[in-house]
Parts: sequence; structure tokens; C-alpha cells
Amino acid sequence: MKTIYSAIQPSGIMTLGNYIGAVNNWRAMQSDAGNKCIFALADLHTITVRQRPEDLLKNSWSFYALLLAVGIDVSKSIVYMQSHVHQHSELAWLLNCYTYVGEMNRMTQFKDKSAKHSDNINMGLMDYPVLMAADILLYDTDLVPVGYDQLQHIEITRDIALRVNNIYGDVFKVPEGFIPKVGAKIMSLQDPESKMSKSDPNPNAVISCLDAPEVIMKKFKRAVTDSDTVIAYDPDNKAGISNLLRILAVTEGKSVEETVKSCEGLRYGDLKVRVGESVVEMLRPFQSEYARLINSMDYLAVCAKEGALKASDIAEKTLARFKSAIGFAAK
Ligand code: AQP
Repeated sequence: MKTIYSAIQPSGIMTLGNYIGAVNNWRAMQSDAGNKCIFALADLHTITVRQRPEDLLKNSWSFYALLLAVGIDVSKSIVYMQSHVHQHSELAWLLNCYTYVGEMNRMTQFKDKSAKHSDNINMGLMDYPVLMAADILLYDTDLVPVGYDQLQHIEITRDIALRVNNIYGDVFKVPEGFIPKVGAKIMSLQDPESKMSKSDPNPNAVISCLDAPEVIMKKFKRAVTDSDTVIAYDPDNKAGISNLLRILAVTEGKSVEETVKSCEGLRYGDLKVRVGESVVEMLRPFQSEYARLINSMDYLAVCAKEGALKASDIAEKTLARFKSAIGFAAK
């Protein structure tokens, strides 16, 4: 059995980037009988950026419903909220003492987010990767499916695990990152050199998985491309068109090469409409399932509670193993 672990922050909206780069792959991985899947809402991570309490609460349940609506099945996978499993915070503290300030200072996301939130460069923002390492290591994880933006955090998780193992013996399983073949980086529709981000202030740059069909079509029609007319996959020189091709490849279930071939002779405008329609169709069943689930709060609460109990059971064993290795007295 392979243990698969991943998490998503319940902040803002779930974007098409999150859907294609993350949660849709989670669903696929869950259907492999050789995988034990554990998926979390990383709500503790969200407060590294200031959140309004009422938004965080609403988003947490919304994201929980979104995960189930994608097809993540609570009878096969563990789905829980990070703040319901206190072992995450405890392990993060312990791992802090095996992580160097210089390492955290070099993290690209820390530098980017410090620049974006210069009025609130809190310790948590810097410590984000250590909490993420705790998340992953608590479950003896083999594989962590993530987009490219998180690869550096997987590397530091491995470094911390190896460092602890070098001191104390085999405490942690050393995980591997897993990057999907296509769609690991979906770019902004307005600035195709930057990733599509939940926190982008320009709504036209981001497709929300809950956008209405006409809104999705409008955003794709306005997508920034280039002044050329030939449809070709060339991320360096044609970032906008390449992004549209990557999205189309995923939604039509083809390789990028096959997708480019099938678009021969199309005009940019035709490509935008085709991508928009394909995304609308992909999201249609998901959106109607979400509409059903978000009105079933009691059901969501029971699922989240059961998920947290199962997660906590596993997490406690790993935490106890590490505490004993360090030399803490047993209770
Ligand atoms: N654009 C993307 N393309 C592919 N994968 C992506 N992921 C995020 N954006 C893209 C993957 O989604 C998972 C959850 O990541 P997150 O909760 O950290 O989401 P985020 O959108 O990156 O949210 P932030 O940190 O709130 O956003 P910004 O960037 O707006 O500051 C991860 O597996 C991630 O790789």
C-alpha cells in the first residue's frame, strides 16, 4: 500500500489551477486500490495571511464540500480539517528545532508572500513549510501530489526528515513529490507568466470552479495571448496560447501534442471558445454535486469529524515515535 497525502488551503476560491493541478488528480489516485489517500484542508496554513473569521469558517465548509464534489469519497479516503488534528501543530514545533532559519529564508513562496503582504510578515509565513513538513511526515507518506509551486516545500520536507533520521534512526518515512504530467502549472489568464492564484485581485485572471458557464466563457474570451496567429505549444514565447492548450489537453483527456494537432487551422478566438466550452462541461457535474452538498451541512460535519478521528489515530502514533526518539518522558 502506498500512502498519498495532500492538502489545500480553504482560502478564497478553488481555482481551475487547484482543480486541474491538484484535486482532480487526488480523485484519480484514490481509485487505485494500492493507494491509501489522506487529504486535508490546510486551514492552519491560511492564517499566515490575515483571514476574516466569518470568511474562514464559510470557506472551510465550502472547500470540504468542493473536495467531496470532485469525487473524493470519504469511505475510501480520509478527508479532514488540519485544525481538528492537534498533532500537526505539535509536530511543527518539534520540527522547528531541526530546521534552519537560512533554509526558510530561501523559500520562494516566503519571499513572494512577504513582498505581497509586507505589512504582515509573521513568523507563521516563514514557518509555513515546516507545518507542511509536519502534515506530510505525520502520515508516513510515500507520495505527495502537488503542482510545481510546491516542489520546493517537498524538498525541504525531505531534508528535514533525513536530518531527523540521521540523528535518531528511522523516525520518518522520506516522501516523494508527485507532479502530474500535464496541468501542474495553470497560469493566470491575464498574465500567463504567473500562476493562476486564489489571491489574484483581478477576477478575469482566475477561473473559479464555481463560476457560472457564461462567466467562464467570458473570461476565456478575454484571455491574454499574443499578436501572432499560429497555434503552437511554446511556453517561452507563447505563454498564453500554451496555457490554453494545457487546459484543453486536460479537459479533453489528450496529450498536449494531440491537442495541438487537433487545433490546426483554428483561429485564436476559436481556440478560446473551445477551451471555455470544454472547461464548462468538465465542471458541470462537479458544480451540481457541490450545490447539493453545500446544503447538507450535517452530513459534511459528520464526515469531517470521522475524518479527523481517523487522521488523529495515525498522527498520534508518529508523533509518539518521534517524541520517544528525542528523549521526552512517556506520560
Ligand atoms: N495554478 C496552479 N496550477 C497547478 N496547480 C496549482 N496549485 C495551486 N495553484 C496551481 C496546487 O493546488 C494545491 C493547493 O494549493 P494552495 O491551497 O496553496 O493554493 P494556491 O492557489 O497556491 O493558494 P494560495 O497560496 O492562497 O495562493 P496564492 O498563490 O494566491 O497566494 C497545491 O498542490 C498546489 O500546488
